[in-house]
Amino acid sequence: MSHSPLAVLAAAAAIALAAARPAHQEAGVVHLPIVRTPRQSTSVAKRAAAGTHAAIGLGDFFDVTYSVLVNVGPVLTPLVLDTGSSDLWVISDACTNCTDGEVPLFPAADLKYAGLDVALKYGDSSTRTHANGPIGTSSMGVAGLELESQYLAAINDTDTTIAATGAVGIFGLGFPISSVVFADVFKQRFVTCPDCRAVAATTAPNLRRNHVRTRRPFPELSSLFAAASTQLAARTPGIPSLGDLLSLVPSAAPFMPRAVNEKMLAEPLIAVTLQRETIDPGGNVGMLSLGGFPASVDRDKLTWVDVRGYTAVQAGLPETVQDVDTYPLAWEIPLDDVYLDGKLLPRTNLTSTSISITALVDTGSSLVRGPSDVIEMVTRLITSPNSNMADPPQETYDCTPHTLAFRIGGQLFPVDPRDLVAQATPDVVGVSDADAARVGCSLNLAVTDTPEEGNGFLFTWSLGVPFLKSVLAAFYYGNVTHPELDRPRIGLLSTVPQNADSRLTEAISAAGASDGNLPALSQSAPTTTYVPIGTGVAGVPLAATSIGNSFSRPPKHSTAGSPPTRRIALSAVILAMLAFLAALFALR
Ligand SMILES: *[C@@H]1O[C@H](CO)[C@@H](O)[C@H](O)[C@H]1NC(C)=O
Ligand SMILES: *[C@@H]1O[C@H](CO)[C@@H](O)[C@H](O)[C@H]1NC(C)=O
Ligand SMILES: *[C@@H]1O[C@H](CO)[C@@H](O)[C@H](O)[C@H]1NC(C)=O
Ligand SMILES: CC(=O)N[C@H]1CO[C@H](CO)[C@@H](O)[C@@H]1O
Repeated sequence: MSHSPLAVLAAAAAIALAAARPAHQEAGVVHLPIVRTPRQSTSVAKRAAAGTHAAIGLGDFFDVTYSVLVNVGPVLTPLVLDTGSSDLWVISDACTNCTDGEVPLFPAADLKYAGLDVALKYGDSSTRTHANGPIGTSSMGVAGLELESQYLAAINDTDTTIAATGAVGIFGLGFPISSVVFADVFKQRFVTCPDCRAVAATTAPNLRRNHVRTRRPFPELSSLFAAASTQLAARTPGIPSLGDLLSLVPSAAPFMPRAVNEKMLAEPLIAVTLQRETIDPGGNVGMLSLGGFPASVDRDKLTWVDVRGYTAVQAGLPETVQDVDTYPLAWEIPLDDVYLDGKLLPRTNLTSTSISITALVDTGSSLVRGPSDVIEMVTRLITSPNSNMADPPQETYDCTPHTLAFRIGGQLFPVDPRDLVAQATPDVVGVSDADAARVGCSLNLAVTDTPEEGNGFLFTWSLGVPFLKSVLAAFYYGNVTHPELDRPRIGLLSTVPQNADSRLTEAISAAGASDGNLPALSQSAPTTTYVPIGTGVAGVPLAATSIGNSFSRPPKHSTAGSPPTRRIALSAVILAMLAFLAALFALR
């Protein structure tokens, strides 16, 4: 197989490894650092030997979004952790009236402008929101892992409500080909026409990208390659190859693929566990591990499956650019079957049988999304099994435990029953009035569009936060430029405890015995120190339960005397806000 040599590798950006923050003592609690400090070194070979393995805690906004503290230029600021997208965007201080001023903003003056601008659009035409601003480079770091000259979008105009979640941007952990910024840099370097997307619209009319509703934005590379072919054919022999595109990985890829490509990590992977702050707070510790697993994790227990590879045609690339068999576009894995309460559910009849069933594993989505026929069936079986099939199923029910499970790589991965439910109505959970109690909960499920061959991403399901609170998920990047040599894959380890059903039942009765509301908490993103509280299934570290957390908080996020965790009784207003945010993040 032929693959262009990566000439640009030589011109890789300078890289610096930052020292981890020191351990410190706070209110009598000793915080033990679990961030290992790699030795400072200058050569790539020595850096590879030093191999970073670090971990950092996660903030949690009512289990809707999870955030991580990231150094962007001179500021340390919380960004949403998002395996479902590939771009880094941060609200800059040029965005007037975009945030309430509680978290530090990236200074627009620190951006080295690259002559590119971004206009990100989320949602459909009725719920449309936008985020616009210049593209440029700045230094960036997470948990002591740092890169110079990282491309990012410095948003100076947005109407998204992301700031209301305590985060001021998105940290996309996906693959380079799906990055809007990466495609723009490719366009700038390889394509000379002034209005390539317009040119492309006439040559590649098959795309429904402008009316994407519930799916992630699909890369617009087809149009770029189409335009690049005509332009470059005129001045050079040959057209750009996938190799040309991947030659930009060292300079223009998203942060994680770039760090992996520079061999900065001990292993080319990240591992994620999400904490639970609603219904029955606790569960796994919220943590992002870079380059390895927490030491206590029994890594032999993970089930590994390969990430879906897209052919050139499936990826929307002209066939001529294909010089590897397939390339990963998203953290998307094969899904064998779906079960409800131990019973196998029928396969969806909506996805064409020629498309294998896959699921996007998405930390940036607050729900589990699936095909409308299966989602309707699950909803009916749980909320209204005796309802008339001609009517839509009821949306609310009395919160009783149910287990939705996904078979992946031959293993069952249940969603913890506590994570399948959301409080739907204030003041009625677990109350003795059966009619009132019947509207207490809804399901953390939603419908997603049916995939079509050659027309966007091919996943049929999207496994968001409810699924990810029930597992340890490892995202193995492999060889980003040569995926055929070391394929990307996802490793999963179920962490649902045996007594999850009874824990939900107890939480419901406790709510009924008090004010009819389930707990709902929000925590800001902690700094990099951690106190081990204990471990659960297969050695996965556990969260400290309820108020208090196993990570220390940055002082900015808590005012003196008040605990860092906010406990808020669910009111109708908060429920409405959560529904809105869920829609915003799921609709992207
Ligand atoms: C926002 O960025 C755009 C470029 O993306 C620039 O033209 C505009 O002047 C900026 N606005 C502010 C308020 O800085
Ligand atoms: C990926 O494979 C290429 C070709 O063998 C190799 O040169 C490169 O070092 C590999 N990258 C990583 C990060 O291992
Ligand atoms: C798909 O069609 C078959 C045959 O009509 C049916 O038995 C099955 O329930 C359908 N699947 C779903 C998810 O509705
Ligand atoms: C997000 C934010 O701070 N919005 C404010 C923008 O300005 C108007 C009017 O001054 C305020 O009402 C908003 O709260």
